[in-house]
Amino acid sequence: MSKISVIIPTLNEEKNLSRVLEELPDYVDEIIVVDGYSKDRTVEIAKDHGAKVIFDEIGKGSALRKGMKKATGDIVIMMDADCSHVPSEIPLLVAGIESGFDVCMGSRFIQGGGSDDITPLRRIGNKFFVFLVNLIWGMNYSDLCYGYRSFRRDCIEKLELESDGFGIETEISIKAAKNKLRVLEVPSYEKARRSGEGKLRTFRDGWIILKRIAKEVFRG
Ligand SMILES: Nc1nc2c(ncn2[C@@H]2O[C@H](COP(=O)(O)OP(=O)(O)O)[C@@H](O)[C@H]2O)c(=O)[nH]1
Ligand SMILES: [Mg+2]
Repeated sequence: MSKISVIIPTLNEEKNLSRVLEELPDYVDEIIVVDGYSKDRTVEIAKDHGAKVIFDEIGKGSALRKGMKKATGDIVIMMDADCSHVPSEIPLLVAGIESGFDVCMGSRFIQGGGSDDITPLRRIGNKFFVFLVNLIWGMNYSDLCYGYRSFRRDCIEKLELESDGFGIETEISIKAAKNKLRVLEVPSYEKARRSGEGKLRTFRDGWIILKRIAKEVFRG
């Protein structure tokens, strides 16, 4: 049986995190919450549910990278704390890796997927970035800026991830392509954030994603 680690970046998610942690399947072996110094009870809730808590002051990408370094599972899953990612989809992400893929990516835009969370503008931006990445790196992705994913742990190091913020998903998708990893997309239904405000800023983070794509082009 594969050992399963789940990494959850958090920033002020006290109203959402317990629901996520309670719904994780009981075969999850390790939960790593990487907290961005939340001012609410997030850390307390994480600890009460048996999660390991580590801290990161920079951003979502940096938090995920720290969590990935710490994870000990054979399969590492990244998911959000705001109840957008439904724990009942974890079996799909596990099955993808167990059947021989290196990375398994939830997609909102294949049959069975969807989103109650994405705005029209972000949908267009995401579509444009998907188009660019597919064109440049010869991939067949249907989604890009979406962070419900699983990895064979041995593969993570090869990606040499460096994003600090919301560009991390794009960087993973591009570097998975560059490293010729075996990638599978599985349908995912993104629910609306349960409580509180999202921290992504469409223009700021769209620009960061575009710069990431450009950087990876020039790097070759
Ligand atoms: N550690 C850490 N987590 C963050 C930070 N910003 C967002 N997150 C977490 O990353 C996940 C996705 O963030 P969210 O604001 O919902 O982004 P959106 O769904 O893309 O609008 C959530 O679990 C957040 O709590 C941060 O600066 N540090
Ligand atoms: Mg969210």
